[in-house]
Amino acid sequence: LIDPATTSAPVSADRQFIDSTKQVSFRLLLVEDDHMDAEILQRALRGQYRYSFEVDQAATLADAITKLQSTDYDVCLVDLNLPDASGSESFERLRSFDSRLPIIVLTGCEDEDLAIRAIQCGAQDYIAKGVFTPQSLVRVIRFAIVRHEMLQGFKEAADSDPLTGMPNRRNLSQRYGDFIHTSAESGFDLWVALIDIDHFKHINDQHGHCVGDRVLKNVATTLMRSCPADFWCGRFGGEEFAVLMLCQSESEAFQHAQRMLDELSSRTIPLGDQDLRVTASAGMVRASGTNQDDTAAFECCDRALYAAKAAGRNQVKI
Ligand code: GH3
Ligand code: MG
Ligand code: MG
Ligand code: MG
Ligand code: MG
Repeated sequence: LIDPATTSAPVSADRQFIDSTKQVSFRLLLVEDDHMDAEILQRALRGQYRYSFEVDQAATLADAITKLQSTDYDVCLVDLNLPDASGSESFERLRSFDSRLPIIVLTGCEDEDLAIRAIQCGAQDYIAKGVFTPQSLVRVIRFAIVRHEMLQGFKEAADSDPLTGMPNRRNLSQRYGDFIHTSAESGFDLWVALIDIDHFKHINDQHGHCVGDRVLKNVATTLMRSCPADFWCGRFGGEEFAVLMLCQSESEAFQHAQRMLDELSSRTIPLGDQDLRVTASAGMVRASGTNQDDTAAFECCDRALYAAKAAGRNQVKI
């Protein structure tokens, strides 16, 4: 039996599997300038047994972007040849506008190479116009939504540290280039800091690795809270954390790093029967000249960090 109650809110891909008797509704954006092609697709989407499609249509890329600004869609079908964009550009501009939307490209039968290129750039699938059935069209749309959600999950997992939930070193390598770019455009300097927990080995030795892990999570939370939202802060590895900061002066960058260390040293970490205090040391450097690339910058940070440790820990060195 079909439950006629449907919703117009975007569906989570999981919901499609929960109850096979319920009708599932999808919000779909169809970007197609050819009226005939659009009508054929619309007709194929109407009168489906378990799925209902609420379709908004756009005839240009500009119109599509306007619609994306005001509505959350589950999926987008985009023709690769539009009046204001052609070939993979149509897809790429939509993609860069909304990276969380699953996109399926529509092609003529002779354009399959173009479709494959779009998939390599992140499209979920393609539909060759003229050679689909209503059933195959719906199957492609459903699989695209599920696959996209799974890929987003994998991507998020690959970029975050499983223990602390912070961005990880893989994400750091990717974001470093963005920070260099923003630095060049904004005129702000990029400052890189490496924060290392002091005598962390003692915590493991005295309380065990489980407590050590809890301390790492607690330190991660404190660092993320004390780091301004437009900076990057993540786990570099072990008991070391990295921070990318865009600042106008050395003293400004120094103050940010010092504040993060002060936050750590002023807090206690509750461990059931007792509270623990931790401190950390930081080495920092301005990413410029020979220290501009990330490997050189972090090597330089490491030397400054060594100096901070040698000078008594719980302090920042440049
Ligand atoms: P220093 O002040 O000179 O930095 O001393 P330290 O003891 O912090 O430095 P050291 O490099 O000697 O020890 C770091 C320790 O961090 C050793 C390692 O077992 C521990 N560690 C690294 N990753 C993890 C983790 O994920 N969990 C736990 N519990 N310990 C970790
Ligand atoms: Mg056409
Ligand atoms: Mg067209
Ligand atoms: Mg260390
Ligand atoms: Mg340490």
